[in-house]
This record gives sequence, structure tokens and C-alpha cells, in this order.
Amino acid sequence: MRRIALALSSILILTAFAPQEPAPAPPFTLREVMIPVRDGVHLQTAILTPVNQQGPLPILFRRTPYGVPDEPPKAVPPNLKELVQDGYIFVIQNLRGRFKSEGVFELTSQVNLQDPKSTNETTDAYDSIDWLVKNVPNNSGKVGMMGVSYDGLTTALALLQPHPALKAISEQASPVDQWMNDDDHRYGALRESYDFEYAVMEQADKSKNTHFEFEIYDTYEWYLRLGPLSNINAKYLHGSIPYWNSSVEHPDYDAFWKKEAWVSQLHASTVPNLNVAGFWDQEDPWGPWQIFRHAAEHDPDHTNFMVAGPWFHGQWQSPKADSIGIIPFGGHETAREFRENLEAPFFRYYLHGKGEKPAWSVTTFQSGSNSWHSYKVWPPAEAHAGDLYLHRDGSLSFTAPTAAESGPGYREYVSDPSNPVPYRARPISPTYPAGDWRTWEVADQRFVSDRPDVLTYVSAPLDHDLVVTGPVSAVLFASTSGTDSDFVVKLIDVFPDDAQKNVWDAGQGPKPGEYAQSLNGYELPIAMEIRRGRYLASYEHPQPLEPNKPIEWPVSLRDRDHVFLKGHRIMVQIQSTWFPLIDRNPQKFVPSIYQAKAEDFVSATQRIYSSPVFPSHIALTVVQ
Ligand code: PG9
Repeated sequence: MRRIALALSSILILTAFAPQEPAPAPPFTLREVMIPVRDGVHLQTAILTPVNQQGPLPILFRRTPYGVPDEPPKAVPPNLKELVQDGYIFVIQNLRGRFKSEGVFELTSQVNLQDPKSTNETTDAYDSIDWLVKNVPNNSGKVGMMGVSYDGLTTALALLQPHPALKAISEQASPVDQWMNDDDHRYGALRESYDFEYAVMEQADKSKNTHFEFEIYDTYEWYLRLGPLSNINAKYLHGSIPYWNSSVEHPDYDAFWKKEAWVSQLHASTVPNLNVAGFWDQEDPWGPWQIFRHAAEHDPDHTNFMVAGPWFHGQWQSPKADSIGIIPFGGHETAREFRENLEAPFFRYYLHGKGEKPAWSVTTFQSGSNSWHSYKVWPPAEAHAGDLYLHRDGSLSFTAPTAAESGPGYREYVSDPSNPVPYRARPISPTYPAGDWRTWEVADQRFVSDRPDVLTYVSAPLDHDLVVTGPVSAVLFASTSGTDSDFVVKLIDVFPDDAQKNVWDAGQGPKPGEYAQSLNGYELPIAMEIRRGRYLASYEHPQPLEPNKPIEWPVSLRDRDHVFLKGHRIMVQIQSTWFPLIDRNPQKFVPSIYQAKAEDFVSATQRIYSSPVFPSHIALTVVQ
């Protein structure tokens, strides 16, 4: 059981208690208890007490669906080194319905605090903290919670009704609304491979994490051969996975998903919280920023903080994080620096009463410049809007299109659902446990540049650094010959052709021959997102599009902190499929895409407009 859990590397960086450095004696003793909660269910909980404990210590509590350790770690895990130095009792609990914990695991974050009989992750956290402060010997009465991803979600859900002993939390990569963004959908567009594979992983067997057995390695091919999405239940699952059933039974933003969007109940900073997000988080990049913004609605004591960096999902809990993929971070060990300078001092202040309260609101590790920055407000007060326009000749510039530009006021391509654009270079391995899923968001986008169904716009080399700090979005004016459609927008930093040499000269990054790939001419995605046409007018009530009519497509590209360096170029790519990350849009409007038949999937001609009336552009937040 433990071995399977450890294989889930991208999820479990924080959860892994596997020793990484030899140590003379185990640093903790482990006691397993079954903690009772209000409805009589008992939750399997591991309590790790430092062997050298001198006096009362705060508790650091993590709640997980992935399994708790059944023996103490033989050495301090690298990601806990800084916290262990300050002294904590570490407590890890399996969620209800997972492993030996009793009850049913729902895999949703619906919280109904109005119903006194209802139990959920918020009440389970409350009841468990109550038990812990009363029953764990030599605890100081102060509790912190922390965790990445699902464990971040269970941490964040404690904000809705915090136990009085809960004095600080750090939610890291928590989702908040699985229809709107993060793991399972993007503005209603289904993340097909993730939603399906994750639901199987967590709900096929209570006592383990299950990896769906694909008959072929290249999952692009597997999902394409699958055909319409209804075949997942018809041919494979036969209705056995509750969360998958809910996903396909609720295509639109209905009451089911609105209840799942727990963050709509958060309107104040209820407990000091260090939110943590990765700019290249392939699973939950959006939730932490939403929690940060909701808590900021009422934060008179300034206890709501945000840290973001150029990380994949949970990378800030890896030993170093001195690069992502082949992109170096300028000699910084960003994960260690985050833990030493931000995470450990945060808990030290709120749980040990030592050190200083953070004076900033947002701290980032800015990519491009490879440097840490702290901001009192986000976006920084000096930031201003900068619109980068798509031109019909394929160029990109800060000058709006004019009527004098030659050719039709648009560029076009044919999107064919039977030949969708892969989201990363094939073969595409299963999401877990392979490690290559973790870095696909920084993959060199040249792998699709030759496709006729990918439009490319590119700027001239920059004559100065362009600092983008704050929210980014795209505004496309686009049409389709179909009655439903998707548009994917990618904002890309194009490295100069001598980029690799520069990196070598600086003594940083990959050495010659170390990688088959090169940074020369690298097309690094800075932001990528999709919009699904049926939900442009209403998330609740999907509507067909009028064929060939140019309309506005707003596409949020989230918060960013990146410097496009002098000599680099900016690129925008546009396409209408992103497979099998996102399910294929039939391009013909049907009441539910999840019930579409094979014959509903049709080719469509897509047009992106660039004219004074329809000025497609990227809206940047720029700092001089
Ligand atoms: N991204 C995973 C997840 C979190 C919350 C809900 C569902 C999935 C995870 O890594 O835990």
C-alpha cells in the first residue's frame, strides 16, 4: 500500500515520509489512532512525535486521501527539515472512506454547514483537531494545517469553520471549484484524461491508489480510439466510479458543481493562511489565487498571504527546485529557499510565537529574471495595462491593427476532431505514475508549429525586458463554421537562437550533451488556457454559436510574474483541440457533449480576426 502511494510522485512530494538521507536513529516515534468524529466514524491517524521532544509542541496536521505512514521515517524528509528544526508533532490522517478510515469517500468538496447532521472535510477537520488537542500528550494547544493539492484542499476547507485551536494554515495548490478550473475542467471544458484517470485512481479501490490499465502506451491513441466519451462507462467503467458518473451526469454549471465550489462560502481571512501556487502547476494553478482573493474580502489583521513561483504541481516541496524541465532558475534552489525563508518562518511566527509577521502580501519567484519579489498589493500599484495585438500577417505588436493592413481581416484553419492537436509530444504516457506529466506545461511548443490547425503570431525581438506582473488574459474575436467550438490560447516566450550558449557562459543550467533538447529557440509557454463556445453566454445554460459570426472570446490566462528578456520574442499560438487533456468538442452543438454520437463530431473552419473592429489581443499587466 505504501509503495503504491509513494509512486504518485507529483501528488505526494509532501506526503512522502520515505527517508532520503541516512540518519543515526529515527527522528520520530509513530502511534496510530482511530479518531472518532461527530457521526461515529473513526479516522485512521498517524501521530509522529519527535524523539527529542523537550516541552509542549504545536501540532502540524495533514489530511490526505493517499495513505498515512505505518512506520516512522528513518530520517527527516528533505521537505520537512526546516519545520523539524523548529519542533512540531506531525499528524497525518486518512480521509473518511480511504484506507482504514471508516465512512464513504465522496471525492467532492461539498460543505453544508447549515445542516447540523452533515459531515464533510470541514467538520472532520474540526472534530479531529478537537480530539488531538485533548488527547496528544505534550501538545501546546496550537495546531497548524498544511498540505499540497488534495491535502491542500482539506487544509483550506478548515477555513470555513475553523476550530479555535487552529492558529495557522498553509494551503498549497488547493482546488476550489472543479467545474470552473484546476484539475477537472477549464470553464466547463472537461479535462478528459485527468478527470477519468484520477477518479479511477481514488475510487476504484478504497485500500489503494489504482492506475487504470491502458492497453496501449500512447494514451493519445487510446482516447482517440475510444471515440465518444460515453464509451468510458459503456466499455470500461460500467458506472462503477461515482465521481466519473457525477462528471458526465452534470455537464453544465448546475447545483451539483455550485455546491462543489466551496470557496463561494469564504469571505474573510478566518485563520492566518500562506497560500502557495505554481505558475506551471499542471493541476491546480488557480485555486490558491481564488482563496487568496476571497479571504482578502475581509482581512483587517492582514493574515492572508500568497506565495507563487515557476513550479509544477508541488515542486516547492521537492528538495531543490533549481529548474523546471530544462529551464534553469539562475542558480536558485527555489524550493529550499521557499521553505527556509517563507514557510518555516510563517509557522514559527503563528505557532511558536517567534520571529516577525510577514510584511508583504504576495511573494513570488519571478521567472525570466530568476529573482524573488515581495509585493504589498497585487498586482503592484505601478503595474499598467499593455495590449499585445494579433495581426493578420502573423505578427504580434503593441500597435492596434489598422484598416490599411492587407488581406482579409482574419486568419483561418480547419479544426478536425478526428485529428486533434496533442497537448504534449506523443507518445503521451498515462497521467500517473509517470513523471513526464509534471513538466508538460513547460514543453517546447515547436512540436506543434508545423500543424496546419495551429495559428502562430510572433513579435520582433524585444529591445528591452518586458516585465509582466499580474493578471493576463486574451480577448479573441473569432468565428467557427460550426455551432460549438473551442479555442486554446498559448502565450509563449521564444528564446533567442543563442540562448543555450548564454546559459552555458553563465555556468548555469544544463551542460552540453546533457539533454537532447536545447534552449536555443525554445518556445516556452508562459500561460495557456481554453474556452468552450457553448459556455460563452452562460455557464448554466449552454447555447449554440451562430456559424461564421465573429464574436468576442475572453480567455483568462491567470496571474503571472514573468520577464520576457531583451532579445526574446513573444509568440501566441491558437488552436481548437488540446487532446486528450481536453475532451474533443464535436463542433456541432448537442445538448451534452458527454452524450454526443460519433457522427456528431465534424470539422469546422475557425477564423481569428485582426482588424480595427475586431482587434484580437492579449491583455498584459506590465511593470516598467
Ligand atoms: N490534483 C489532485 C487533486 C486535488 C484535489 C481534488 C482532486 C485531485 C492532487 O494532486 O491531489
